[in-house]
Amino acid sequence: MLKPFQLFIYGLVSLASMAYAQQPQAATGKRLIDILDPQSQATQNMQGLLWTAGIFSFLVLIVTGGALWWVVQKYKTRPGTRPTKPGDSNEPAQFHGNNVLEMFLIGVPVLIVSVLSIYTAKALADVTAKPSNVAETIQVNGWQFWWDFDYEKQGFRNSNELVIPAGQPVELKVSGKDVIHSFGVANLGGRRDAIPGQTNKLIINAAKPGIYYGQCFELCGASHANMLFRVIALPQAEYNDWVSKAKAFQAPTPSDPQLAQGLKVFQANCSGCHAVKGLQGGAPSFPDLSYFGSHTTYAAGIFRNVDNNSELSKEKGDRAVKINGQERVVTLEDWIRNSAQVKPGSLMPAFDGSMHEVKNAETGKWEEVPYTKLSDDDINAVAAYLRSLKLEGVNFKAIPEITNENRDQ
Ligand code: HEC
Ligand SMILES: [Cu+2]
Repeated sequence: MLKPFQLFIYGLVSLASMAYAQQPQAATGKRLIDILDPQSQATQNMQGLLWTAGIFSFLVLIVTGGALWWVVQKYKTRPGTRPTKPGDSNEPAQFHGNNVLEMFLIGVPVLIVSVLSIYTAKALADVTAKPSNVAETIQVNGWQFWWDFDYEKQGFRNSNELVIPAGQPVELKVSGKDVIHSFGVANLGGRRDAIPGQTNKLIINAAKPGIYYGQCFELCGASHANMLFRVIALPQAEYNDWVSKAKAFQAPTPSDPQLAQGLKVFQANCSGCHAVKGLQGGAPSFPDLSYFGSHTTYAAGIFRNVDNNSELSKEKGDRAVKINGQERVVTLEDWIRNSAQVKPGSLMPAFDGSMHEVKNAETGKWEEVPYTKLSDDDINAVAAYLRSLKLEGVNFKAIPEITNENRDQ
């Protein structure tokens, strides 16, 4: 049960961030992002400050509100009596200037504000201090509408899933690549604006292993609310294992005919944008799809990545969207066919032959041009190929999500 004051704080904070409405599993009623549930030293610090300031504010409210109430009760006009006039015997004492009272009314607020600013300065210093034992430095780039996590020193990238060692300080260098985004994992730390041409640093440290949720906190376009990500905190040994496997990954050459077909489709249509380690092509401005099969979600955390579409259901919290007039749970194949139909404003081209507008370089006019059309067979093959790209022995799908239901365990 929430206490009224807690409810009040929740109300204020959630109104401001709208975090709750945007969670990937809103349908299951689980709270995945919880601003009042610190899971790291930094968020504990911030939480402490919030409570200190909250308690001070509450005391001020009680004292000033109480005084006002007392005065109103004492001096209000009662039924059957006429309003007090100057000179009446029940007129309150009239005075002008009272040094003691005025010193008190100035001194107390100054004291409160000073105490709060000292607390704030201390919390700020603690939260932003860079520890000497940073375990990993990761470049975070916000794009419309997804996150690129570049493990620069290790030489690989991972999109939309930030894998970190638990219990260790990790330094994030946050930047934006098109418009301004904002990176934030409410349970682990503060937010950092992701601004093009600028790097804002943030230290996060997850107290325990598990999956935490983050999202973009700056209105950045049509799918701003669909710009989520996950933080996967692993025990140190598992993290090291993941890093060495991700580093060593090279796309295998499949012998299975469907996967071989998928690889061909990928090389002909996708590898101009998407990098897969071991294949030619790709650009850093698009999600890296190496070991895509080991990701738990795709499209910036909004769809669950499963080996078999029959695992998807609305009851489990998977998103259903109207596709060609019919509402159904979104599959990877739907995504590839026409991603903008399932994620508004997605900048990935469709592969269903639908029309879109392109500016003619010579005439300067906008013209309707069809997208490439891939057969269902090709779409199924390329989806199967992507699912087959796995890091052996890595199974993030088994890691518990940290939600309101298991957070305190
Ligand atoms: C013009 C560049 C471009 C091409 C070509 C392209 N994509 Fe994409 N793709 C994108 C962009 C941009 C995104 C990010 C969209 C978002 O999440 O908002 C994306 C996202 C994805 C994702 C989700 C990745 C993740 O981790 O969230 C998958 C899977 C994907 N594309 C598969 C494909 C396949 C398969 C093809 C070829 C049939 C393809 N793409 C062709 C630009 C491209
Ligand atoms: Cu954004």
